[in-house]
Amino acid sequence: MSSWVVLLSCILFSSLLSFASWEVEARRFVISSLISEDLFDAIFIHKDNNACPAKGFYTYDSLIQASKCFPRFGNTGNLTTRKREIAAFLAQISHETTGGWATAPDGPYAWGLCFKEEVSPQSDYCDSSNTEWPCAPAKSYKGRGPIQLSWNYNYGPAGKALGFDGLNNPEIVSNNSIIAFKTALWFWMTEQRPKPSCHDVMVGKYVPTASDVEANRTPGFGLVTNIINGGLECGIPNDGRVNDRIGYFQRYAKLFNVTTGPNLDCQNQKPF
Ligand SMILES: *[C@@H]1O[C@H](CO)[C@@H](O)[C@H](O)[C@H]1NC(C)=O
Ligand SMILES: *[C@@H]1O[C@H](CO)[C@@H](O)[C@H](O)[C@H]1NC(C)=O
Ligand SMILES: CC(=O)N[C@H]1CO[C@H](CO)[C@@H](O)[C@@H]1O
Repeated sequence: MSSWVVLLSCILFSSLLSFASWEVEARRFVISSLISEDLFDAIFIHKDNNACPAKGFYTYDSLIQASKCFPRFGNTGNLTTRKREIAAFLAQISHETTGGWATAPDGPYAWGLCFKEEVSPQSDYCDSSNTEWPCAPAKSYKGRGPIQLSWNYNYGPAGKALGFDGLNNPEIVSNNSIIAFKTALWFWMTEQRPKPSCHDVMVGKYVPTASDVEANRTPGFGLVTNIINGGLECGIPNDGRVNDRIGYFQRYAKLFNVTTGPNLDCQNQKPF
């Protein structure tokens, strides 16, 4: 893909005013300097296994292309912070798409990016009370892509930011791997109040409010889990889903040669 096409597909994301500086920053940094294709392959050992419905879908190149829309991703803070953020992102998308189980070949944390979309959705994930992002008839806003983007109120704004029609064409998230990775990075980078962005938490820019302090929402990987799915997973002792996210992060941090940092868990945190 030419860099002009990459820029065009990112235009909606960056405001015109900041466009010039954004372009310069994007040219200067690409995450391939921190995650080589060999490291990507070592992380996602089984993503193209015959047993994985996403076989062949999530490529290294599509991750790198998508990341060019988000020049601050993996590019904030010192080298440890930057690698740790990428490891945390890859760990969270791995849990969201995992095909692993306790006794799986190479262990439960070698099976990230195995699924493209939710297999047995319980609903169409349409919040009909949301009038800003109204559901289109007969469309399903079930989990799709690396972060398993769900709900009309996420598909709508993600599409608007990234240049696709999230409400009328949510399926594109499981048909176009660059868009798929972009939705995951959009979710990671975008603050949705009262939640901070996952990015700000992992790079140390999160400043807890009084209610965050009261809810014990201290910075660390556990808080990122809280942002992604805390309503279902946090404030519960020894939750298996939370432990799976942590297991992925510990394995990936090791492959990146960084420590995980404190507060991996969210069992003592209240959800947002
Ligand atoms: C990297 O930055 C973090 C946060 O600012 C700091 O705590 C850490 O000591 C730094 N690490 C190195 C190796 O400089
Ligand atoms: C991590 O350290 C090992 C052993 O020193 C080295 O072979 C590997 O290339 C390093 N990986 C990264 C991503 O820096
Ligand atoms: C053309 C194409 O690949 N279409 C697929 C888009 O994604 C849906 C699932 O969300 C598939 O069912 C289609 O086959």
